[in-house]
Amino acid sequence: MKKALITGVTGQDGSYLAEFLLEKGYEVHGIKRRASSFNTQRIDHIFQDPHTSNARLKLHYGDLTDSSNLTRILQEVQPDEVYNLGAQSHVAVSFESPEYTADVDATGALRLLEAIRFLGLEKTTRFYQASTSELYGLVQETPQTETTPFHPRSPYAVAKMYAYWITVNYREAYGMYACNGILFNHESPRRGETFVTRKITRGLANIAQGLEPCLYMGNIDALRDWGHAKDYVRMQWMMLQQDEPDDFVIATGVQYSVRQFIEWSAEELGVKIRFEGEGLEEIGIVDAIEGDDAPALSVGDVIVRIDPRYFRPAEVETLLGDPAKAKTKLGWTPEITVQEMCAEMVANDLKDSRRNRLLREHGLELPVSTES
Ligand code: NDP
Ligand code: GDR
Repeated sequence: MKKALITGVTGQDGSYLAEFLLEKGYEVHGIKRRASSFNTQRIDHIFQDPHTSNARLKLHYGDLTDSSNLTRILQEVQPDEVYNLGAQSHVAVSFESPEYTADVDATGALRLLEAIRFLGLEKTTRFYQASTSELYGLVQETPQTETTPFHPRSPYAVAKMYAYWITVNYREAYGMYACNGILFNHESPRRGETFVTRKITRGLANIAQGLEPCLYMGNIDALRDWGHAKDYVRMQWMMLQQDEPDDFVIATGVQYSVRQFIEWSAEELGVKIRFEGEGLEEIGIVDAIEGDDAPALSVGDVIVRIDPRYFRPAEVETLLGDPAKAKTKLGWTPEITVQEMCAEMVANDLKDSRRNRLLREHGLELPVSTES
């Protein structure tokens, strides 16, 4: 039985990858962080009681900032494949916590690679690094391929650039089977609530159910190449099954704006949408629209207000990937369209919003977080 170790198993991709590998018959080890409250919601449905002898999903406490912990887990598990998906993965947050982001996202990858080497596993353990389209940042050519030059635009992207190159370096220096998947944005109902697609589907579902007054957004003209996380984790596994290690762009090759994603979500919900404060650069102007001059609302309308709080110090305006190499060399094609994914996300969030509305109607506390 093959053994895989996943960092970031409690995240969006980690949960889908764990499911996928369990179905393939792997023994799956995941590293989870100690938190003051439960953080395993995304994997609770595949949890296996560790007291049973045939449990194939095993969780270990750990952190990418802790070398000794990573080395001990690797020594204990002796995995055939390591998937480094753990990260402080929010671009805007990386401007607030740049040093922590570097420690986890850049040095974390080095710690894992070095632990593999230190334990003498470099010829037996295959390594996948979760690289990102954010490396392209200020794009030098469109569409972006494996040879497009990088120009990172955030502390997150700069940290990921180190992780990209240290992965290449360990492959070249020590002959390790180490690959970078340069993944473009991928989403799902399990996407973190503060990333733009989930913020939209969750926010609009809440508004449609009368739970929130409006949705505050940043740069809705940003263009992204969005795919479904399920399609993308399949590709992460495929990359480690080749004869030779290599780096691959994973994308759909189609690009849409954030505004378009809002419009699809509204259509799914059957509500009208009105944008306010668009392009305004100062919060004061947005406040004025919220005051006495605010236009009357019709029932069912959704107001999307542009709030400069969500603008980033340096923005990645446009990303569009060319997955030709993955298609030709690995035979990979995405199966779920962005519109199908949007519909799935809206349906999922609407179910939660309806439940929360019912709870409110019966005078029960709402577990709705307003963090965005
Ligand atoms: P998520 O933010 O959903 O998950 C990140 C995971 O990393 C969580 O399990 C989180 O734990 C864990 N983590 C955070 N900090 C640490 C730490 N210090 N030590 C150990 N684990 C930690 O990300 P995604 O699943 O969306 O993405 C997976 C990977 O792919 C990330 O590396 C991301 O940067 C990269 N990526 C993602 C893309 C996307 O569009 N989704 C595109 C390209 C790359 P906890 O649950 O406790 O917070
Ligand atoms: P991104 O994803 O930064 O591309 O990183 P995100 O969904 O956060 O933003 C996409 C675009 O939408 C714009 N935007 C907003 N974003 C957020 N989060 N909230 C808003 O209110 C908002 N309004 C507009 C952003 O400015 C941006 O242009 C994701 C992460 O998963 C990374 O880990 C990964 O590496 C890349 O995708 C590929």
